[in-house]
Amino acid sequence: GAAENPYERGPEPTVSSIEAPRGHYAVSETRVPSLGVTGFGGGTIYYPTSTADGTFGAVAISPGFTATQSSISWLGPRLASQGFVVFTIDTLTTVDQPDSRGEQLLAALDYLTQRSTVRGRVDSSRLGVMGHSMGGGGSLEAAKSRPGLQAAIPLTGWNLDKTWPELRTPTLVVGADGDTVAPVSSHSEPFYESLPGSLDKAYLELNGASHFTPNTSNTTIAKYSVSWLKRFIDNDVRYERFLCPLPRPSTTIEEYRGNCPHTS
Ligand code: 9J3
Ligand code: ZN
Repeated sequence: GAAENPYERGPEPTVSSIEAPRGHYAVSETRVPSLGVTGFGGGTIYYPTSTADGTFGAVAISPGFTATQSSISWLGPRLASQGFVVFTIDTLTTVDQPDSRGEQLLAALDYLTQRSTVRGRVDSSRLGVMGHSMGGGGSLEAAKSRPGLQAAIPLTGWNLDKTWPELRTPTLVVGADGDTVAPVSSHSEPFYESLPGSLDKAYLELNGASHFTPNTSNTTIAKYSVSWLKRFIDNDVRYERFLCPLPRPSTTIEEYRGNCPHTS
């Protein structure tokens, strides 16, 4: 319980609670105009409305090539309602490459924890990154630059760099079996396999899915993202049960790889 883990938030989780379109917390949002920030393109912060449960961990999320925050906005309220401050960002230009997107995710986290109107609601020691496609590639870049990050989740990630042995951040790599833009054989699978064997890591390959599956509400992406963020940003071992033993192939999961039990 909370006495043993000061970071756990929300009630005892169940399969239905992690699959639900919304979690325990009512969510508010605040728009961050690009003119007021440096190093990224602004965005929208989604956060639990109540201050009764103290601070929350936070995650910044980058869209992919040519896309804006609208392409990943479904994750804002979905994840925030489970007990996170979520910053969906726009990039400086829509053609920025993964290394730039990684820097922009870090600039967004710095803005969130140091300058934003909700900074008092965020625990600045418990941060993560996510992103779609080149934004997912950017989430790997961000974790490589800032090993103190507690979770990274590239969604159908794209990067010319296929090897990530430098990462120290627990990483959930999400690929799609039908992705022809960032095929798993040349992106998500080598990303996952190149991560250190000693790292808490997992590879979720979505079944019947495309490169753009992460751009609309998806229960499988949400349930494993929530579990990963809870387990590693909140150290909430109540969520370990959804990650280990490894999920089995199903109508929604083509393949799942990982190293269990998780240790960090
Ligand atoms: O962010 C993405 O969707 C990257 C995929 C892509 O079109 O890369 C080609 C340069
Ligand atoms: Zn590399």
